[in-house]
Amino acid sequence: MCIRIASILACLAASSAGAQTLVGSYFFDNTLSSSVPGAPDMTAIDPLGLNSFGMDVVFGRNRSVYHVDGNATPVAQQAGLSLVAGGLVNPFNYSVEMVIKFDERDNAWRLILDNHNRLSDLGLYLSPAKRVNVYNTSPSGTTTLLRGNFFHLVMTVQTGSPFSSVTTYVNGTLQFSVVTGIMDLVNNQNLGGILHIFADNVQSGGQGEFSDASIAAFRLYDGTLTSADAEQLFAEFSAPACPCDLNIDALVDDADFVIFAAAYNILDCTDPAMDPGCPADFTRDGTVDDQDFVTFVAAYNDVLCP
Ligand SMILES: [Ca+2]
Ligand SMILES: [Ca+2]
Ligand SMILES: [Ca+2]
Ligand SMILES: [Ca+2]
Repeated sequence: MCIRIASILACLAASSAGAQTLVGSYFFDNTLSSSVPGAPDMTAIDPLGLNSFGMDVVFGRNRSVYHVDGNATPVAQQAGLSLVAGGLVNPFNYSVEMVIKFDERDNAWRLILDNHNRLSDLGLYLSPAKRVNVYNTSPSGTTTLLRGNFFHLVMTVQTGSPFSSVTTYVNGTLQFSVVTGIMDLVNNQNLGGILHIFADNVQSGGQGEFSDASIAAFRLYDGTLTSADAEQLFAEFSAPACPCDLNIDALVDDADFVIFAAAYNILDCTDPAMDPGCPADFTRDGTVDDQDFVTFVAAYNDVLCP
């Protein structure tokens, strides 16, 4: 036990050397709560009652997702999520990591992240050219993002004088960096630091920029993420370095053991009772058996994901 605690402390010390702290982490496993303590739950925007939790294939792996289903117009029927992020981060120096997929509206604007209380057209969008863009600034991303495909997005807001800068990465690749205060978390229309995901503005110009969508991950960081961080986060998400972390909270602990034990009892990956994708079959041979248990025990002993 002492060895385990010592290794956690050593890893925490190593990770705190970075320029950011993870303050909220959402993986939508039938909950809008954060796996990092201290962050508030997200709130569903679900006027039609059609939002749902489910499973989807995300970068080749079955994952929990939250699906939002609304209508672009009237705007009161748009769906999404909100998070009171004020107090969790420096409003002028924070980062967001999200894994999302749009279902509709290629060739039209779609809101990704609103930080103006849905009162302004300003915000982070996917443009009609299917590129990430901070509206209304000119630089757009370089990666074309088609509907129906998940993508991993990092947006980092860095303090500057007189304005902040916003840098975005898609699937670990730099999209653009722009000097603008538009994505500052706190502003005249948003003193509480509320973020809205997917749901577009209901006042001012440019309304109706909404598409049904799914989200597989949302993480909020106090501080900035570098290009190396964005690359690493994408690599970790798209090819999990820690397959035994079955509830995806960066630890292999008792909670994962409970999930593993249930899968071990079911044994056969084709059994309808097995979790989709049979994630506990680490050897990928169609059964969750003693071989997989050996793999799990080794990871459990290490506790913290590499
Ligand atoms: Ca819909
Ligand atoms: Ca808009
Ligand atoms: Ca875990
Ligand atoms: Ca196996």
